[in-house]
Amino acid sequence: MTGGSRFSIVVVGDGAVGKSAMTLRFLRDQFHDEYDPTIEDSYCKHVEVDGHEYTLDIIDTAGQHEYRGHWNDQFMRAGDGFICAYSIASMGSFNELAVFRNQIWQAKESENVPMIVAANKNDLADARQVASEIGMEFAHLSNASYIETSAKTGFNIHEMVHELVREIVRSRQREEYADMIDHHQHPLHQHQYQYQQQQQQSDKGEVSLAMGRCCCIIM
Ligand SMILES: Nc1nc2c(ncn2[C@@H]2O[C@H](COP(=O)(O)OP(=O)(O)OP(=O)(O)O)[C@@H](O)[C@H]2O)c(=O)[nH]1
Ligand SMILES: [Mg+2]
Repeated sequence: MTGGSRFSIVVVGDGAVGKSAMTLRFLRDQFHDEYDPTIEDSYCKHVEVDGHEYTLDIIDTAGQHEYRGHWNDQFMRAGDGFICAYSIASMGSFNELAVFRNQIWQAKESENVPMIVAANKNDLADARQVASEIGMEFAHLSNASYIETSAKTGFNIHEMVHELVREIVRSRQREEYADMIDHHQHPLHQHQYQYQQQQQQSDKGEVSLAMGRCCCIIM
């Protein structure tokens, strides 16, 4: 596999929600019971999603407050897509998620960022503190997708990463489309432009009305 497009994926969330376990499950299909707080780790993996190849740089960040200072805005600015993880067995970790999301929005200067809200430890159904509906609502308000995962069983771990890759691709396509419109490259826009030029030559008084009509069609 040669690699294709290269995307940087940043995994954020409170301490002990399972960010490293999810990363390890995705990279090596392994799971460890012991907890070793992360300072910061990064990995690279080639994947195929919907028949296309991608190289993913995965940044596994620190959730524990004492280590959070070690990573900063840089990761968030450089990230193409984000996994915001909490544990369904910890309401505290869910409440903390807005802090991470807001940091991402601030760093990216946008509230439309490719993002997955991952409700991890879905195997701990008996210990659930955060109802699925609450997680979904948060994801909806964050312009993100919602997925329940378990690093322990492997449930939805690959799907989570694949969906994030799709979101990044869709976001790039939207940006390219917007650029095309901006630069009068879209066929509809070119047609509109030519039409306006003709109108300008024949009747200056009609031009603004023609533009208005055409813009409505474009929107
Ligand atoms: N039952 C269960 N335990 C999990 C799951 N994911 C992680 N754990 C356990 O939760 C603990 C914390 O997991 P980590 O992956 O180290 O958590 P983290 O989010 O990386 O924590 P920090 O690096 O401190 O931010 C470990 O003991 C894991 O074995 C899961 O899906 N289910
Ligand atoms: Mg970790």
